[in-house]
Order: sequence, then structure tokens, then C-alpha cells
Amino acid sequence: MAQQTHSPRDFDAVVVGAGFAGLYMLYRLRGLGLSVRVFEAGSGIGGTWFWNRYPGARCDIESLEYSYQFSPELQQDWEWSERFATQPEILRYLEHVADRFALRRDIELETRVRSAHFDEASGRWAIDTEHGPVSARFCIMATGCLSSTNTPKFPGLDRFAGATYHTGRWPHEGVDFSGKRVGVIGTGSSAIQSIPLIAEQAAHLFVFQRTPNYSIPAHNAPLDPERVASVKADYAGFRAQNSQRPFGANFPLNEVSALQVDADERAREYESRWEQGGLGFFTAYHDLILDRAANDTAAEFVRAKIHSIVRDPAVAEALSPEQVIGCKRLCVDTNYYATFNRPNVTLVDVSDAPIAEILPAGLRTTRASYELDCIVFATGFDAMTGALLSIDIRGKAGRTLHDKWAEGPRTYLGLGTAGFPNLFLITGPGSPSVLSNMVPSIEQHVNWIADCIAYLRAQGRERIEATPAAEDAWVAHVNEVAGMTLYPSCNSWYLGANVPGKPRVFMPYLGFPPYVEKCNEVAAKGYEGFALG
Ligand code: N01
Repeated sequence: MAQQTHSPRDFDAVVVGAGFAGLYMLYRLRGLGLSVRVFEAGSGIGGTWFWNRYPGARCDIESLEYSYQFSPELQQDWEWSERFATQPEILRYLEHVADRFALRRDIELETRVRSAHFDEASGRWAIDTEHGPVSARFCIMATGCLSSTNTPKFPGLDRFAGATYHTGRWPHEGVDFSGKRVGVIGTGSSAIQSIPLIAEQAAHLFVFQRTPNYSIPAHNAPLDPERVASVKADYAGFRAQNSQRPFGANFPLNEVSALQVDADERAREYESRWEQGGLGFFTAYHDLILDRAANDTAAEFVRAKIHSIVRDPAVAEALSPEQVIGCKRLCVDTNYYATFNRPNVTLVDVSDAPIAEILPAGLRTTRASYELDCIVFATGFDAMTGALLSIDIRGKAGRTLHDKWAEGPRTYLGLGTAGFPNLFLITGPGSPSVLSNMVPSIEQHVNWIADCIAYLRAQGRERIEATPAAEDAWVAHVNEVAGMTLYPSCNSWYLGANVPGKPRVFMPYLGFPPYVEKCNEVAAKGYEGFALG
């Protein structure tokens, strides 16, 4: 239960969010002897893995590396059951971590943070929560990149007589779709994971697709004990090797260009990675996200797979994406395309006939009407900035973060933003975050922030703030790197393109290893690019 209080309480640090990031941040700061309070809006810990309980929700980075590495004992003790763990198993893991490291006593659940204002006179953050005010020298946002849900404002939504769900806010008791006519809106990762399972239950499933997506089979299976033993025999070495790969995950990069080899060799390479399953498909050649012709070879391979799986050629064609593969987040599935062979599944292409309105008993596109008992919004998130901007954050001279980021997020290293002293962002915009294995990225940020705070204390300093010059240079660099790739070529949430009116700015930074090197260098130079006070 949340603890109620009405008098201000002062902490060295406040952490907002109790997912992977907030839990480890608490652990590290406590280790430094700081007084810390974590505020979490949910009624339980787990962040993403607390909220996303839709059928089929699981990670698509292998569990052996989608997990903490800070504790060698934890790493050795925990037994993952499958290659890609389910949401309940990941949540059990996080509950175990919270108990094992006695984290819960400093976490207040069901306590949304409403505002955080920097007070220049005291150099502290005044933080207002649902259960009263607190203050802290350091305010650390562990709010997650994909936590603020996006539900399109379709006219008539409030008149729908049936139940509606968002994949990112799934009911804890689960949903029974038996005998129901279900509409799923969206075909991103959440939809692609849930559609095959909803289809098995529903009387009829209508999938409303605006943009088809590329998906690679997961080939999920119970974890092979021999593989587990070999990773555990040198877990640190396994982690170190992965940290040198472009996405900070165990996707071996083929340094060759897709265009340097002949069609037969390419087909063999793609086939072998398709058989292996998962996101490693995308590192088959080093230039898939750099060169359109190279990219086309991989895209064509997947389109051919879709046509070989889906029996109705018209449906297969409608499911075949045209955009650059990998431009929108690549998906990983179990039986996604094959689900469209089921007689109780209908694909509705809304690319040229959008959803016009929700009706009391269904929905209407500009072409036809559909009768539905329930609607699942698999429509994603206001990514990377949504959760931060939903809090009224004000820095020096009362300037709001909303105002500062009106034309898109501006940060230095995705860790801090000029004008907001002692405010840290974990996996903020401008850091590799969603273009990397999130858990090691979170650990790297948390370690950097904890080391920074330890440094400030050792130096007798109380304040750190990104300089505008360092921030400008970093924002330019993030854009320059993105501009060398094919990422800006489609309407992805990386660009904020899924949320009407959101500024179109490429938010993550591509390249985990050079990024880590840069962060280490900045720290080694006494936090170069930050002003210390
Ligand atoms: O959301 P999305 P998500 N009318 O934004 C459609 C991570 N994740 O929750 O492409 C009709 O990808 C929209 O269409 P379009 C992962 O990083 C990981 O699925 O904008 N359709 C799109 O099809 C992922 O990328 C896992 O044209 C509308 C869909 O809704 C991220 O979370 C699992 C619409 C939204 O797809 C987000 O994934 C799940 C409208 N008005 C999620 N508005 C793992 O496997 C939106 N759409 C680990």
C-alpha cells in the first residue's frame, strides 16, 4: 500500500519509476549511502513489465542477456525457462530482485509524480506527488521510453458499447475473448505478439492495419541447459562481447556488404538467420540500415517468406511491407503471418480507407463498417518523451521542459538537459536506449549517474548541469548519425511520427559501443560538457 504523508520530506535523491531502471538506480544510490525515495504510479513494481500484460507479451532479446548483470550471484542463480521469457516470468524476476536486494522499503507505489520544480535558492528539486510534496537534491527520471500510451482520438470512442483495451494497460485479471468479435487496431510489436493468441480464442478477429510490418520468427523454445551452462561458465565474457556489438546485444554482425555477395550466398545467409530466429536477422550484413539497395535484398527475402506462409495471395500482398526493413522497429513473432490463414481472421487494410469513427457496436472505416464486441488498441506509445512531458518539470527560471522541448527533445548524451541542474534521465532521448538491448543500456546509465553523484560528493560539489554548447553539439551529432542511415525514411515512433502533432525528430542514438566510450571519456575528463557548481 502507498504510504500517505502530507508534510514535505527531504531526500538526497528521488527516482521516478520502479521498472528495470528505477530498481537498479535505487540499489546503486543506496550503496553510496544516499537517502532515496522511488515513486511509482503502478500498484506494483516492474514498469513496462507491470503494464504490458497482453497475451503473448514477452521480450525479444534473449533472456540470458535481457537481464541485469550487476550482481554475478543473481546472474548465476536465476534460471530463465525459455529463450524469450514471457511477461509473467520477467515480472517474477523483477519481484525477486526487489526482494533479494530489499528494495521495497524505499518504493512508494500508487504514487504518481505530478511535478518537479527546481528551486534555485536551495538548489533542490521540489517534487509534488499524489500523496504530498517531497524535496531532493537529485531528481532521476526512470520513467521508461515506452510507457505513455497512445490511443488515437477516433470520433465516437466514448459511445462504444463493448470493452476497449490498450495493450500497454492490460487488465491484470486477463481478458476472455471466447465467442467475441474482436478488432485489433495496429500491427506493431504488441499486435504481432498478441494477434495469434487472440485469434485462437475469438469468434472472429478483424486486424485493422495501417502499415504492414516486417516480422522474424522467434523460434522460441525452452532454454537448452547446455547453452545456459556455457553462458554461465563465463557470463562476464558473454556480456563484454555483446557490449561491443552495435546494438549491445548478441546479434553477430557480418561486416560484409549485402551487395558484395551474390544472390545465392545472400539467400543462404538470410535463410540461416531466419532459421535462427529473432532480431539477429538484421545484422546479416553491415549495411542493411545504411544502403537502400542492400536493404531491399533483406526486405525482399521477408516479403517472399510472407507469400510462402500466407495462402491467399491478396492477403499476403497486403501484409507485405514496402518501407525500409528495420526502419520501424523490426518485430519478432510466433505464428503471426500464419494466423492470417485462419478462417476466423480478417485483415482490414486501412491505409487508404482510414478508421473514420467508432460506432456503438463496432467501427466504420471510410470504406466499410465492422461489428465488434471489443476493441484492442495496439496503437503504441508516445515514445521517449511522453512520460517525461506528462510531468510538469521546471528548471532554472521556471522554464518548463515542455517549452524547452517544443521542437523536439534536446539533451546532452540523453542523460541531462541544459537549464535543469541535477536532473538525470535514464535512457533519455539522445541515448541508444530503444536501439539497443535496454537492460545493459539502463545499467550503463545508472552506473554513470551513480558514479557522477559520487564524484560530485567527493569534490564537494552540489550541482551538475549540461552546458548549452555541449548539448547543441550532441543534438547535432545524434542527427548527423541518424542522417547517415535509412531510419528517417519512414513514419516510425523513433521519429515521433505516430503521435499527431509531435515534432519529427529522430530520438535514439545509433551505436552502443561508441556511445559508452563517449560517456566514459566525458566522466574521465571531470564531466566534460557539464558545468559543476
Ligand atoms: O506500438 P507501435 P507497439 N489508425 O507504435 C498503428 C516495444 N515492444 O506497442 O505504423 C490505425 O510499434 C500503427 O500504424 P503505423 C518495441 O520497441 C517490444 O506495437 O503508425 N492504426 C502501428 O501499426 C515496439 O516497437 C516488444 O501506420 C494506427 C501500431 O498502431 C514498441 O514497444 C513487444 C493508428 C502501433 O505500433 C511499440 O510497440 C511490444 C491509427 N490512427 C512492444 N495509430 C517485444 O517484443 C497507430 N496505429 C520486446
